[in-house]
Amino acid sequence: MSIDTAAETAAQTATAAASGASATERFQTDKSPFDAVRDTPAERVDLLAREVLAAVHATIRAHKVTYAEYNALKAWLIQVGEDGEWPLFLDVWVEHVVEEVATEHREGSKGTIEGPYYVPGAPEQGARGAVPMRDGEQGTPLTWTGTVTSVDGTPLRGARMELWHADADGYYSQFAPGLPKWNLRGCFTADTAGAFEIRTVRPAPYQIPTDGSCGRLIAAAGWHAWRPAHLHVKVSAPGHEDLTAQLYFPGDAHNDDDIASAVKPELVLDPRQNADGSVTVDYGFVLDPVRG
Ligand code: MBD
Ligand code: FE
Repeated sequence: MSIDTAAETAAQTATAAASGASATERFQTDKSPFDAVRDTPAERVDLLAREVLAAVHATIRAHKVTYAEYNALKAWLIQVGEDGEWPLFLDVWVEHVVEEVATEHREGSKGTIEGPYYVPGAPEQGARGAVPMRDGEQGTPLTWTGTVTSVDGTPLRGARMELWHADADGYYSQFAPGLPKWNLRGCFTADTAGAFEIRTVRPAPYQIPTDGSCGRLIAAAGWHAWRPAHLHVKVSAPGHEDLTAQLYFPGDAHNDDDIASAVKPELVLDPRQNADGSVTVDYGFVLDPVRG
């Protein structure tokens, strides 16, 4: 290994392969996703696999897909795995429909996709506090207040809120090099009134990695790689369904054409600009009780 290569390996560069490998590793450290479908009958696997394949076959026939295109697809699919970009690909282009179907019965707050960069176990900050951040963390200071209630209006004391978001350069801690482990990731616990107050910085618009297979598809198709600036949150309380959401800022150029199709009007904040340049937002959550 050359000195340059060694230095690069040690420092790790912010490449698609590096963040993809981290996202794949993170996904695989959770308990086996196969456990949750252990009892799925063969009839359902047969139905779903057959219908997905039939949709592929129909596309090939309708558009007379060539051997050259088939082979390019094969090479690209192999490369997605080598780049570790299956979590990114699926969460950007498929998860939003799974989330829609999974939450269509809900009466409480809207949620949206989790995406590939959630990590459980962020530091506990109580009901009021700042997310862990570096001295001089770039970005407009943001104070977010709100309450968590049940659909009948009962405040959910002790509700937990996990917040994570990218920094002003669009990087997530643990998926890009050089950031403190829990940078811009924190857990908050609502007080007796179900209230919380979180201090952080306003995240920047975010471009999914462009130098890997997902970027190659985006370039080949003439798409763009942008997501609007967003805060990720998971909210949970005993006896209630977990809510996974993202919050967006009004006027962001990509609220209407998010590459991940994850924006909903209910998730756009209404921030107030303060005299000192900081921003305050009030946004709370209504959780659905677990049914039956
Ligand atoms: C993100 O930050 C994200 O939220 C999603 C859904 C996909 C890629 C990167
Ligand atoms: Fe994100």
